[in-house]
Amino acid sequence: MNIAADTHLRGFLDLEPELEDFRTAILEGLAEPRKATAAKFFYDEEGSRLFERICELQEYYPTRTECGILRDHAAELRRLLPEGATVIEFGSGSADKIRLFVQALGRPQCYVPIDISRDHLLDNAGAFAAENPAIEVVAVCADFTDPVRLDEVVPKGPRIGFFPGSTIGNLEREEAAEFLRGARRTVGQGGFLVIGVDLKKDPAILEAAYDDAEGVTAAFNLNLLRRINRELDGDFELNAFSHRALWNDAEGRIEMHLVSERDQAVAVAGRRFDFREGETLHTENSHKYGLDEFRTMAEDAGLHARRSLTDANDLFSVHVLEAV
Ligand code: AVI
Repeated sequence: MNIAADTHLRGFLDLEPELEDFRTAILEGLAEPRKATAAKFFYDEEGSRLFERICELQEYYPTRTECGILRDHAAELRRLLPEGATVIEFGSGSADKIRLFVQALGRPQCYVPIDISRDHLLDNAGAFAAENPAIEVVAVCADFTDPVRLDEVVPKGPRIGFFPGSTIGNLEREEAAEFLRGARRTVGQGGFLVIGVDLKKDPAILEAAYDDAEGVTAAFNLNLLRRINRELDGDFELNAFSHRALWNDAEGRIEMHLVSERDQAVAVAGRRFDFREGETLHTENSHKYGLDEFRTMAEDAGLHARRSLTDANDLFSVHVLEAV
């Protein structure tokens, strides 16, 4: 555990996963009969930058819709949530939502962004700390699904977990339930979790959101191959794979795949993997939830839904959950 001082940050806890984790996970995933990788591996520096561009796309409604909900319901959020709290943001990708959330709350005592992408985390946390000198900022570089012990680095007092963006949708349903149980432990009894969850809707809207006309999502998906080539000595030919997004109704999720354009062999870390034409590498699941479906999962994890906020078109939800 390494806590380094920084000019703006109160602390930096560096638990960045080793390269070995990435290597092992990718090699295992490529060896499966149905080749698959975990969505968390998209976020190298370029992947984080592409994701920020996705959030600005016309087709990708979640970001602006969630921001609208946070803005429209700011007064209610303030009423429901404790003052002077420590806000712990799980997977703090984009900086905009935390600013809206902090505005809604008034002035939390401390802000703890947790993110796997080290440079991106330090840039965003540093900028937030410089803008908000009265709020203590402790950046944590870690996989947000891993338990992190915060007791030594954050002040005592109420805790609010903040998990926007429907990132919970990228977890399998059982993993999502496990995350909720872990978040409940992190905030402690009487603490809160404010969580953004994308809602089920017309598949045409969903498929467009994950296959935009400009091709930014395609570039985001393909960037995973570039990362494997660079970090794991791979030789994926990027133009021999194409992006596909499809709605899987039985599983209630959007799936992203990279489709092999032809029969080909690829080397990664000295191992060879064969792809048939049309075979896919399954790179992401983005689960969508009904309001009741999500509230039931939260209740089962010991989190009571005090309020579920939605936009006028029922595209997206923000749940205020209390640890009971
Ligand atoms: C980060 N996560 C919630 C995004 C999503 O919508 O599942 C990632 C993403 N993948 C493609 N577009 C956006």
